[in-house]
Amino acid sequence: MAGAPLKLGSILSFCIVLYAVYYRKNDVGDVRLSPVKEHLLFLEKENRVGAGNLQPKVALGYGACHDLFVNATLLLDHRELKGTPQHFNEIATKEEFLKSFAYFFKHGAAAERFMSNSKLYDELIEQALELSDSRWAIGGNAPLMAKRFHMEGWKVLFAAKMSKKLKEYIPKEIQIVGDDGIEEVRDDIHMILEYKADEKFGALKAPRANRYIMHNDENNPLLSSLEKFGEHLPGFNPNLLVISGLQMMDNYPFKAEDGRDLRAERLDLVKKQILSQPMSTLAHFEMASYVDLELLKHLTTKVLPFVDSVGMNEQELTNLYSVLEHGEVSVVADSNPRIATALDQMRKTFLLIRRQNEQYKSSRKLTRIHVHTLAYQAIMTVKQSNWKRTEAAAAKASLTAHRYVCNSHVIALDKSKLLLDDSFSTTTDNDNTSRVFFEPSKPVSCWEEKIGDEEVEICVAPVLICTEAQLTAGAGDNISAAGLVLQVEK
Ligand SMILES: *[C@@H]1O[C@H](CO)[C@@H](O)[C@H](O)[C@H]1NC(C)=O
Ligand SMILES: *[C@@H]1O[C@H](CO)[C@@H](O)[C@H](O)[C@H]1NC(C)=O
Ligand SMILES: CC(=O)N[C@H]1CO[C@H](CO)[C@@H](O)[C@@H]1O
Repeated sequence: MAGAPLKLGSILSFCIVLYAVYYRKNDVGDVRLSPVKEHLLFLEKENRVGAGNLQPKVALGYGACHDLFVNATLLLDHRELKGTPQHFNEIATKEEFLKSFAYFFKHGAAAERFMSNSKLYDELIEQALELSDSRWAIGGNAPLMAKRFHMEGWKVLFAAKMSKKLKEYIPKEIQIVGDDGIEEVRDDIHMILEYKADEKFGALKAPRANRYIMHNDENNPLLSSLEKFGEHLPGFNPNLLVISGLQMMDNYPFKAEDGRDLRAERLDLVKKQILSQPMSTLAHFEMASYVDLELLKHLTTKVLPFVDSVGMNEQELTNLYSVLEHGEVSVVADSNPRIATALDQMRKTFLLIRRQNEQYKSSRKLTRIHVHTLAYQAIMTVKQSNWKRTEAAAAKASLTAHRYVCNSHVIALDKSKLLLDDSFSTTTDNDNTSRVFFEPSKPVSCWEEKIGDEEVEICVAPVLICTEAQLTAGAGDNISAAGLVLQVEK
C-alpha cells in the first residue's frame, strides 16, 4: 500500500525535472533577454549625439563598389567540389574557388578573397544574376560607414570613385570626392556569398551564419580617390578620420616596371594623409580580412602606428595579433571565441602597437580597440584619452549588430538569443580574481585595469543574437561606425 504515494511522488518529481528541462530550454533565455534589451535601449537613448550645432564631422577613405548578394549554396554546387576544403591566397580556378569557399564555410568564418581570373569572375556574376534572390547594394567600408554616420546626424565626407548610378545609393547630404565628374566610372563589383547557420554544403555544415566575399577590382586597389580626398580634408576639418578599404590591395603587389613597390608608395601617402591632420582629429583604422603578409607588414609600419583607434572582428583580431607577434598570417580562427581569449589578444595587440608607436616616434598613440563578435562587443579605451562613453558605445554596437542582422530596427525577443554564460573570465591567466558576473539588468560590464603603464577601461556588451539572419555582409561597418558615433565629442 505504501507503493502508491511513492509512485505518485516519483511521477511528480519526474514531471518537475521535465518541466525544468523544458523551462531551461524555452524560457530561461527569455528571463535574461528582456532586461538586457531594456537596458541596452536605455543606454542608447540616454546617449544621443549629433544634435544642433554640435554636429560632429567625419571623413572616410577609400573606395566604393557595387555589392551583389548571392545565396552561396544555390550558386555553388557541392558536387563539383573535388578533394578537401583548402585555403588559397588568391583564386584562379573554379576548383580553387569551391575549395576555398568550403574551407571558410566549414568554420563559419568571414573571408574576403581576390579572384585573379576575370573571365571566371564575370561568368559567376552572370550565373548569380540568374538566381531569383540575388540583389544589388552599395558596398565598401567607406560608403557603408558613411551612411551610418549620416543616419546618426553627423556631417560626412567620403572618398571614392564611383559611377553616377552608384552615387544614387548615397543620401545627398553626404559629400563624395574622388573623381573629376567628367569621365564615366566603371564600378568594381563584389560578390557576397551568404549562408545561414546550419546550412549544408554537401557533407559540410556551417556552424554560424556568415559570408564569403569575392572581388576582382580595378579602381579600389590603387586607392584612386586618395589625392582628391587630400585636397578636401583641410577645408572639411573632420573630428574623426576613418581609414578603410585597404584590403583591396591584398594580393596586388603592384610592382612598377623599374621594380618600384607602388603599393608601398600608396601606403606611404595614406600615412602622410593621416599625419597631415591636426591632433584634434581622431584617426580610426578599420581592419579587414587580409592574407598577404607583405601588405600586413606594411600596415603595421605605415598605418597602425599612426592611428588612435582600430576596429575589427574576431578573425581580424587573431590575424593582426599573429602578424604583430609572430610575423605570420592567421587564415582562420575560432568564429565564436571566449571573451577571455579575445580580451587577452586585445591586451597583447595593444602592447605591440604601442611598441610600434614608440619605434616610429608617432605623435598619436593607440587609445582604443573595438572588437565585434557574434556573441559580444568589446571596447577598450585608455583613460585620459579623448574617447567618451565607452559603456554606451558598446551597447549601441550591440544593438546595431542585432538590428543589422535581423534587418529590423525593433528588437524582437522571439528572434533573439544570448550566447553568454552567467559569468565570464576576463583573462585566460587563471588568477581567480578575474570573473565578471553578467547581470541582465546591467548588461554592459565595464571595469578598469592596467595594461603596461596605461590605465584602460574595458566594456563588454552581450549581443542579442538575431536567430533569423537576414544580412551578414556589411554588419561590421554598421557596428564599427555605431561604436564610434558615441565616442567622439565635437
Ligand atoms: C539559400 O537557399 C536555400 C535553398 O532555398 C535556403 O534553404 C537557404 O536558407 C538560403 N540561404 C540564404 C543565406 O538565404
Ligand atoms: C582558484 O580557485 C580554485 C578553487 O577555489 C583553487 O583551487 C585554485 O588554486 C585557485 N587558483 C589560483 C591561481 O589562485
Ligand atoms: C541595422 C542598421 O543600423 N542598419 C543600417 C546599416 O547602415 C545602412 C547604411 O549603410 C543603413 O541603411 C541600415 O539601416
